[in-house]
Amino acid sequence: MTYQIKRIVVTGTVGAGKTTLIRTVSDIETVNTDRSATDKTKSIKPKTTVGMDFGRFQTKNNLILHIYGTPGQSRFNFMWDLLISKADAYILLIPANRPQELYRVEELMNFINKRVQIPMIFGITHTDCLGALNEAKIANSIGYGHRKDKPPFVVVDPHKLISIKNLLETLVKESGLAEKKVSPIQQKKKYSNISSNLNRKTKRKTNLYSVKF
Ligand SMILES: Nc1nc2c(ncn2[C@@H]2O[C@H](COP(=O)(O)OP(=O)(O)OP(=O)(O)O)[C@@H](O)[C@H]2O)c(=O)[nH]1
Ligand SMILES: [Mg+2]
Repeated sequence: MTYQIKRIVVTGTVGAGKTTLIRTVSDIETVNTDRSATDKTKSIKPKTTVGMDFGRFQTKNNLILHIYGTPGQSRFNFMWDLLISKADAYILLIPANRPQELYRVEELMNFINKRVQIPMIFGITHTDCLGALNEAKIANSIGYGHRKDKPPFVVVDPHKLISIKNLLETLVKESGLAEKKVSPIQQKKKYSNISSNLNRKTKRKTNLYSVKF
């Protein structure tokens, strides 16, 4: 049996439910970098992710998903950069009960779209909370109301495995992740990129040494 590994990034604003989702769905013990919040995040939750979350989930079509969670705070956006650059697809979680933060969702999307063009899906969380907007209102607010290229908006409860499985299945189906295999050409390109990066690093080192000696 052959398995394909795909990298999925779960991103979203502070407290959207990224860490909870990965903890619930992972079939291995997760990596977690939550630390005590020190700034205004403290009013939302006592702890926040400062590095990344990591979990793993095997789908029924033999995909092994490596799931990476980003921090929500923009001061850690170097982690967004690092994680998204290697992702095959991403999930953007939006807490439905905090409409005042929807502009931050757009900022996050702009940040990502400037760097990569990969399949994505919206996961709407906190729909059980007071003041939660429905999916249509959220889609309108972030400019996807009438767009033909509107990605799927899926309600998800990060505490419930069945709900997350539904989200992941939609992502895999809509993005064609299960079918996508790396072609020999792409692979060659991938490796030549790695080797040119290595060369760049080596060059940098060489320069350093040449200064030193
Ligand atoms: N009621 C409700 N609570 C939720 C939902 N999703 C997440 N939570 C709660 O929201 C809080 C924050 O969840 P986290 O998973 O830590 O959020 P996060 O996105 O990782 O946050 P940062 O790492 O700080 O960006 C936790 O107490 C969760 O239990 C939801 O759909 N409904
Ligand atoms: Mg977190």
